Amino acid sequence: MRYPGLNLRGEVRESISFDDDDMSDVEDEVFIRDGKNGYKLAEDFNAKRPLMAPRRTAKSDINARLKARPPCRAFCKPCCYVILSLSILIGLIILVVVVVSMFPLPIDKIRDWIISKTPKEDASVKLLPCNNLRVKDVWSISLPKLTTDSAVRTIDVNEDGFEDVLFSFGTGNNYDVIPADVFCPVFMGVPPPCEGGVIALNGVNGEILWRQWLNDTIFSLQCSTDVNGDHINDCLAIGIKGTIIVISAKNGSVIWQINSGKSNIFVGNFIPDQDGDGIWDVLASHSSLTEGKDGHIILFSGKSGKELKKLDTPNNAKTFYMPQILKYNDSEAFVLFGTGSTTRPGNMSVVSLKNIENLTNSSTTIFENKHEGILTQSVLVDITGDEIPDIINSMYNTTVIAIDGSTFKQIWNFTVPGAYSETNLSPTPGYFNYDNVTDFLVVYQKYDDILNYNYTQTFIIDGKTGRSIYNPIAGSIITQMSAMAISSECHGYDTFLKFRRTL
Ligand SMILES: [Ca+2]
Ligand SMILES: [Ca+2]
Ligand SMILES: [Ca+2]
Ligand SMILES: [Ca+2]
Repeated sequence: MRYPGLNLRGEVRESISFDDDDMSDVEDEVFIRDGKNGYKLAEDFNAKRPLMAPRRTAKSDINARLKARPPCRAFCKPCCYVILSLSILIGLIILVVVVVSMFPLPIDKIRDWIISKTPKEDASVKLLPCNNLRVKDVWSISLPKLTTDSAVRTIDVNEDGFEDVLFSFGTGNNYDVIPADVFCPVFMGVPPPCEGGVIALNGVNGEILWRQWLNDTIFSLQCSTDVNGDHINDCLAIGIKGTIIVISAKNGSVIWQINSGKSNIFVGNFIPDQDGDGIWDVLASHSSLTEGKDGHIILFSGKSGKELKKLDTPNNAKTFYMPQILKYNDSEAFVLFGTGSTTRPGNMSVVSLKNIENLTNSSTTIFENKHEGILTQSVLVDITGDEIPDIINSMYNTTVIAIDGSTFKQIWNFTVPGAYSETNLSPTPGYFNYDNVTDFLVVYQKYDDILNYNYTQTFIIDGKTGRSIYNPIAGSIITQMSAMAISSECHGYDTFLKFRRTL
């Protein structure tokens, strides 16, 4: 191949094209120098020594000198990696889709597991409180001239299949003013005694089934065991003048009675049989108002009223707390009791029922109040989930506490905010938010210095955290009765009935 007319001035000019096709016809040709005739192909001159190497072998030098484009091969390697990666990714996606379609259950379980780990608060948003309750009287009955501070108990005393209503009452402190043999026939229309009593109303229509008049104002009524063997639970009634009475709930007849006088204060309840006669017995706290320090825990025979044990409280502190049984199982139980008064400090303590003989030395203090005593009953319900009842108490002064029933350590406490407040009402248990832990309504009363009157604040305490669920519900003047709870199916639907007097 010739390059006519070219004046290369002794320098070989290479084509700037490096395409293989362009160079195919000269690929193996070499140039030789002819000083006179310019450049000729080697074979034309039968040259023996090539003047330059074949182009292909000199390509790298030429590339470097002319800065030509990189070859396509330079892009090949990364492109291969990208394509390979995409292929693997697509393959994995296809594999997951196939696995999910073939085995959906495990994936569902994983999904459920993930969802279950997330808070369920959103679900609770769907729950709305009932705010339009309609109250309709089933029946109502008026019982003039009677007063009551008693809890209401329900037992089917006439065995018609419907629970009947029992409560205790008083008629005022009229015995101190007018003799009973005058007061009773004149004002109450009955022969003495008539200072108080217990009454049973038919649950179906409110009619009086029986009324038992007694010689004391009865403030406490407990009806949790059958004492006389008629298969109907009977009632322990306690009066303000040292009176303890067990009466048959079937007809109101007195089974046994103790009148110890108004210098003695008792509060008590039935506990499982302690003397082996098969009948539950009565465990009561006792304080004498005539002595400076004179507190006891007394065990009475449930069958006869006989005093079985009389035990000094630790430090002989006065006690106005109804002893409670903290039962773990059939063989293990503790007695929970409190000491102190509204003006004297006191403790909440436990003692094993088996060791109650050594009450003073064997009891363990689980809460100490250095200012006031422990007066109100505790609610015993498991809030920790270990199936052992825990102890929830609204202390006389400003504080609600929860104590673990197995370790006797404090779980939480709640302090009523603001100014001094006090209560003599036990907490009312119920399910009031969205978990399965029992919550508590507590009522505390305050004194308004400006308007010069007492008023109440009602709190709903979350049993799980000890925090107030709502802002306190403002009340009216003081009530002496704890609230009641209406139990509903499903958690969060229980209703508290709170009693209050209106001005
Ligand atoms: Ca009935
Ligand atoms: Ca009975
Ligand atoms: Ca007994
Ligand atoms: Ca517990």
